[in-house]
Amino acid sequence: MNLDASLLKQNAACGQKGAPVSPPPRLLDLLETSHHILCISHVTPDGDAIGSLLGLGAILRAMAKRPVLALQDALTSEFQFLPGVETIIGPSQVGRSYDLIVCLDTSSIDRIGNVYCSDAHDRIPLAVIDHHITNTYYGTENWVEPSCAATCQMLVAMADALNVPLTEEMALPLLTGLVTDTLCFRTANTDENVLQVTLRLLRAGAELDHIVRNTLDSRSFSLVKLWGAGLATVQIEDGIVWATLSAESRRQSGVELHQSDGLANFLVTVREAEISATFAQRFAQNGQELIECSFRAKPGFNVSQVAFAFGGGGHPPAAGCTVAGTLGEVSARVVAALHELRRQSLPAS
Ligand SMILES: [Mn+2]
Repeated sequence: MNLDASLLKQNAACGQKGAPVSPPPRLLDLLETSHHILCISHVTPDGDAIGSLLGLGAILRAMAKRPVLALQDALTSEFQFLPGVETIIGPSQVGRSYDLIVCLDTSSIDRIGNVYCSDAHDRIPLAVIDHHITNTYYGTENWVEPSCAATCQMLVAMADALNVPLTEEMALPLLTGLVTDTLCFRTANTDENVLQVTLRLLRAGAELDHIVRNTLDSRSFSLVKLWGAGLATVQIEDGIVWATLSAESRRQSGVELHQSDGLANFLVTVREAEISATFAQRFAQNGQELIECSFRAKPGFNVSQVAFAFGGGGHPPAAGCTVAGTLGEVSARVVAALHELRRQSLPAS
């Protein structure tokens, strides 16, 4: 497999670690001169997608704008503790006339779902604000900061540049995105700037323990049962540990697909492994078998390269993709690519 060389270059081009970032002036102009603004993020939204959406909504309202927040998928129960989630609309309620569309935390246009409709929206400026290293620059204005641990971190810098003081209404969702994307400040990209931004969000009124208890430290019994089924399949070979989740075990558990991501986080804690993967089987409406792949890696191994090669995306330590095929065939092919990545990344001896 040919790993994308441009990603390696992007890696090298990352901003200086811990250095504050600043939004491009053209993005600030777009925000300042627009009034009715559609704010969107990716399908199967995580804490950073929802947090950045609610945080941007609060920032825009503080600027006397009229933001509309929209997501393709309904929120899972864990995010119901965030005030304002009830204002987020679904694709059928999204209108056609806005001055500006802002898309948050989304590396490629196919991850937005139906809240962005190219027929209705292609004349409206599209501003992309994202921290994924695999971002494809699909907007009319793209602000991409792979050095940031979360899109929410970028929005704090944006509020500063717009002279909008941080309020509790902004701080709670923005800190939620930072906490969930860094697994509570445990990922390798948790640097000085992340901690400085966090301190400011705490001072603005966000409560860290409240966020952690409602997100990372909260899971349903059904999910634990599903992990049990996944852990029964776990295998390790040359530093790669992986598990599979059949559509049947998922159906029995009643757990939504994207809620099973935590298993890959757990597996990468295996001492003998550098890279973890989970393969979750599902069937599309037309009956096609699809495998949702999640990867995690210890520092020094960039799993976003493998995700990108299979049509997905993500970050060096955490990435994913969806591959058509059977559970056995896809997991074998992807594990082979992870072995190749691991061999290329190990220091020459
Ligand atoms: Mn994110």
